[in-house]
Amino acid sequence: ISLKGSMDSSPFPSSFLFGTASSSYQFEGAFSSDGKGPSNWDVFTHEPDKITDGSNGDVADDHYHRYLEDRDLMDSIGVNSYRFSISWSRILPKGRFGNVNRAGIDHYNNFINALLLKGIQPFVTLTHYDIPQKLEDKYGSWLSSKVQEDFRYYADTCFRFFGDRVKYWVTLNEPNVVAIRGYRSGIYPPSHCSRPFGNCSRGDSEKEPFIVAHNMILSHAAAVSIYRTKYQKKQGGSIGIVMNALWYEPISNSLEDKLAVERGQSFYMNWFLDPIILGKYPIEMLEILQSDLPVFSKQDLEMLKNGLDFIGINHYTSFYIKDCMFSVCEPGPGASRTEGFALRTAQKNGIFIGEPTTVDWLFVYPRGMENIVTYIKERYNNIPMFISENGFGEQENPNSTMETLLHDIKRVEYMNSYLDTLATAMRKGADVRGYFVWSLLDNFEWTSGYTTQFGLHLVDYPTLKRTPRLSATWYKEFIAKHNVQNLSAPNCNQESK
Ligand code: PNW
Repeated sequence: ISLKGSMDSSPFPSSFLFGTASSSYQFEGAFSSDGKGPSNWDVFTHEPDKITDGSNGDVADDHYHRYLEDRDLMDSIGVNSYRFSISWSRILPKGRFGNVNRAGIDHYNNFINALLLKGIQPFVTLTHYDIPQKLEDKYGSWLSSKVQEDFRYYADTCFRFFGDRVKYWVTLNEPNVVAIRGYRSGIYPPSHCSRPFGNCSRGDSEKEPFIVAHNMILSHAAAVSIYRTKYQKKQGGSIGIVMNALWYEPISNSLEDKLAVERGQSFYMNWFLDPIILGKYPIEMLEILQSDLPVFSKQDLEMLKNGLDFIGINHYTSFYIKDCMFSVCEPGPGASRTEGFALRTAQKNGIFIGEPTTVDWLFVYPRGMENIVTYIKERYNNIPMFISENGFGEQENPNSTMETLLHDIKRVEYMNSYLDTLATAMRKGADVRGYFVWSLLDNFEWTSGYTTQFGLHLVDYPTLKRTPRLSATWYKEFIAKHNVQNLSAPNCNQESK
C-alpha cells in the first residue's frame, strides 16, 4: 500500500519510543487469581446493565497468563517500549489497610524482566481507572482526601519493587475522564451523578467532579514527591501524568466561540495540568466556579511544586466548540456552567469535522494531533511530551468476515495520517519523545465491552487466539523505516573494553 504524506527526513530521533499501550483491567483477566483483591471495575461490571454486551474483564485477554506470548508479539513488531498499567488491587488488595500481595509483585517483576530481555522499555501507569474496591467502601476513594495517603503508599511500593528497572512512570491515566464519567455522567464507577447530567442514585454532578479532581491532583503530587525524595536520584527515571486531550476548533470565527474553545480546554485538560505545572487552576475555572472550586492550602502548593517530568497525551479525536456564555444554547455536552459553557459538537452546518467512524465519538481529524501538541508545547513551555495513546476503533459488525476484520486499512490510514501531523509538530520544535498505539490487542473497551476493537491484533475471544492485522505489519514497517534504537540489548554497555 502506498500512502501520501510519507516523510522524507525522519523527525523521530533514534531514542524515540515507539510502542503500544494497554491497561490492567482491559487486558489482564485473572480478576481474582493469586491474591488479587476486587477493584472498583470488578464490582461495577458485575452489576447488571452497566456494559453494552453484559461482559466484564474477568478473563479479558488473559494477558496475566499469556504475557510472554504478548511480549513476543511486541518483539515481532519491533517496538522499543510498552505502556501498561499495574493493577493496584493486585499489589495492595486492601490498599494501605493490608499486606502487599507477593504474587502480584512477582507477576510484574517477571513481566518487566521479560520485556527488558527483548529491549522493550516498560512505560508504567500506576492507575488506569481501576482502584481497590476497599478504598471505595472505606472512605469513598477519590472523594476523600484520605486517598492521597493511599496513593502515596501504593506509588512508594511500586517504586521500591520495580523502580530499579522502570524508567518511565505515569501516576494517573486520564484523571479528567475518571472525574467526569465517574462523578458527572456516572457511566463509570462509582456511578455518581445528578440530574440533568444523569440518573444515578447518589452524587452531585455539579460539585463532586471538582472534589475528585482536587484529590487526584494532590495524589499525583504526593507520588511525585516521594519519587523525587526517595528514588529518582538512585533510579534515574522520570515521572508524569497522562491526560485525555481533545482538539477543539471554534465553530465560527467569532471572538465568543474562540474564547469558548479556551474554556473548553481549561475545563478538561488544563484543569489538571495547570495546577501541576503552573501551580493554580485555570483562570476561566476560577472565574466561573468561584467557591465551587476547592482551594489549595499553603502545604498543598508546596507539594505541587514537584510538578512532573513529562506530559502524556492520549489523543484520538477533535470537536467543534460553540459558545454558550454570551449566547443561549440548547442543553448539550459541555454547555452548562460546570462544563465551562462550551458546547461540543462534531458537525458544522451538517458537515462532520472529520470522517466519522463506526465508534460514535471518533472522527478522523489528523490536524488535531499537530494542533493539540503545539497547544500544549506553548502553554507549558515545551515540557517533554509523549503521545501515550492514539488509535482507531471499530464497532463489531455482523457482516464482517475474517478477511475484513484483518484487512484494517482504515486503521492504517488513521495512524499514518496522525503520525504525519505529529511529525510536523516535531519539525516545528515540539519536544515529543514517544508514541504509543492503542492498542496491541483487541480488549475490554469499558462500557462497550468487547463490541469495539482497537487492536493491531485481533483476539478471538472463545480461544483467545491473537492474529496480526494489516496494521501490525504496517506499524512494524513504519518503525523499521525510522530505525529507532532497540533499547534493551542487555549488557551492551558493559562489554566495551
Ligand atoms: C481512552 N474522548 O479513553 C482510555 O485511556 C483507554 O482505556 C480506552 O480503551 C481508549 O481511550 C479507547 O477508548 C478515552 O473523549 C476517553 O475522545 C475519552 C475519549 C477518548 C478515549
